[in-house]
Amino acid sequence: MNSELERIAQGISSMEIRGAGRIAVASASALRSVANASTAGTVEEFSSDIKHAARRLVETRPTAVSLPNAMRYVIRHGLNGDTSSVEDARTSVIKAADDFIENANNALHLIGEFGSRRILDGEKVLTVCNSNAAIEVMRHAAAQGKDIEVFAMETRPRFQGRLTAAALAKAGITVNLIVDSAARYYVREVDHVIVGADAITANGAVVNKIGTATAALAAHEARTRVSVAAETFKFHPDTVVGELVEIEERDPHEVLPASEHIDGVRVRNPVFDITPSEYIDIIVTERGVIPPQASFYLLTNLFGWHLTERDPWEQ
Ligand code: RI2
Repeated sequence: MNSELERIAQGISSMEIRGAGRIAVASASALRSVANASTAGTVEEFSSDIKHAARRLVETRPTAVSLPNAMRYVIRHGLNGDTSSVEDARTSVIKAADDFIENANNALHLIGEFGSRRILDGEKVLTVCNSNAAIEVMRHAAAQGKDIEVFAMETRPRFQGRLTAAALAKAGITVNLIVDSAARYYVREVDHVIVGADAITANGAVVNKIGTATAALAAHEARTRVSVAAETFKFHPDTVVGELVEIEERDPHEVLPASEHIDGVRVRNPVFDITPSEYIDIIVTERGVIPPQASFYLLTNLFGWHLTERDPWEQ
C-alpha cells in the first residue's frame, strides 16, 4: 500500500483532513502520488493501481460527493484510453490530478468574487461549520470594504465553528461565536445565511453540516436570504437517477465521551442534514450563481451522459 495514499485516506477518515473541498483536493493529490510511485509493468496494471486507490479513498467518508467527483475527474481525464505506455498513463494521471487541484483553487477564488457581490455593506451573516467556500465569500466582501458582522454557529460536536470564527477574525471581520441552538434567536437580526455544501442533489437540496437545515428553516420563517457557496464538484451525479445521499453517522463518543457514559442511553451522531431547495435562494458556484432549481441542468452540463454510467473505479 502506498504510504502517502494511506496517510491521506486515514487523515480523511479521522477528519484531520476535512471540509468537502479539502477532501477532494487531498484525494486528487493521493492519486497523483500513487501514479508517481506505481511500479506497474503494463497500462492495465497501472490503471488497476489507480482504481484501487480511488476505491480506498471513496470508502473513507460517504457523504461529501466532492471526493468521488475528484476521483471521477482524475480517472476520466487521466485514464482516457489514449495512452499506450505506462509512462504516458502516469503523465496523464498526474496532469489530471494537477488540473483538478488547480481548478479547485481557482473555483474558490471565483466563488468568493461572485458571492461577495451579493453581500451588502453592513450585512449581518449567520454561518454553520467551517466551509472554505463560504469563508471566501465573506473574506472577499470584507476585502471590498464592506463592513459585515458574522454569527458563527459553534457546530457541535467537533466545534468547527471555532475555526471559522478564527479565520474571519483574522480577516478583520467582526465575529460572534454562538451555540448551535441560538441560531433561531439570532436569525431575526441577521440579513443573510451563508453556508457551504458537502453535496447538492439534482433537485437542489443541499447536504451540509448538521444544523444547517435548522438554520435555513429559521431563516425561511424570518424571510432571511440563504446562499450556498459550493464548487461544481459538490453536485451529486447519482441523484439524477434518484439515488439518495448517504448521511454519515460518526462515533457517538464525539458527542458523549466514554467516561461520561449514561446507562441505557443510545447516543446518535449524524454529521449532515438536508436543506430542501425551497429554503435556499441561490447557489454560488465558480461558473456563476444559479437558483437551486437549476441544479439538474448544471449536473447534465457538467457530466453529460456520464451521469448514468457506473463509477469509473468499478469498471
Ligand atoms: P468547504 C464540511 O464537512 C462542512 O459541512 C462544510 O460546510 C462543508 O464540508 C463544505 O466545506 P466536514 O468535512 O468545501 O467538516 O466549503 O464534515 O470547505
